[in-house]
Amino acid sequence: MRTPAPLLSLILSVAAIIATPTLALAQTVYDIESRDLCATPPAVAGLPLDLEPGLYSTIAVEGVYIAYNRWGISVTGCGSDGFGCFNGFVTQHEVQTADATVVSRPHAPRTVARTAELSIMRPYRTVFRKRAGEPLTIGIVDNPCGDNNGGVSVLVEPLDCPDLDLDGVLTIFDFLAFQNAFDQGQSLADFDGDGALTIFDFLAFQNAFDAGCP
Ligand SMILES: [Ca+2]
Ligand SMILES: [Ca+2]
Ligand SMILES: [Ca+2]
Repeated sequence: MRTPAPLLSLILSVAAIIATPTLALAQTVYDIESRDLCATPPAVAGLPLDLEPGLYSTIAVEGVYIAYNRWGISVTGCGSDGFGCFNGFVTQHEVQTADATVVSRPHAPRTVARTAELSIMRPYRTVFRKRAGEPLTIGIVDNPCGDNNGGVSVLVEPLDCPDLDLDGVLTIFDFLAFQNAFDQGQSLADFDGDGALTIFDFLAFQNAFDAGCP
């Protein structure tokens, strides 16, 4: 079957957009106090993310804060290695839109640790997409927020290839992560950034995947 000319030109223009080099963006660390910059949806709390449109990763780092306890001072149920607690320290954080939708996708379930120092050894990481004209904030989504104790410092940096599971290589699992995000209607899958999820996002993902990681 021949591809209709308008469709072909649209595909080519999408490919051209994807091929356009994007400006290297600075890394930024956001220091999030776990009570003040916390909200329970539909409320939004956090710090505004001033970013160019694109794909980003987040990772908790040791900075102003190390980790926070979501349950006040309660630490219970930890394994002998100090992880897997019921209550304890986490570095979990979320990126939200103005309507409180969480748009960041964690790369693994959160780890609850006995101490802040242990918690930062398995830092929480996420990927998200910033779309043009879509204000985002980074903070903590929790219920309740008032018992939280401590904070998390989060490094946000551009993700310059579609390594959506953040393991450093492009594999079938990145495609599966893309497909999951697409199926769940997440903005992460909007690879052409037009605000809708369509077949062109599959093509744009494919182009980015083929281009590889620098
Ligand atoms: Ca809490
Ligand atoms: Ca990967
Ligand atoms: Ca799209």
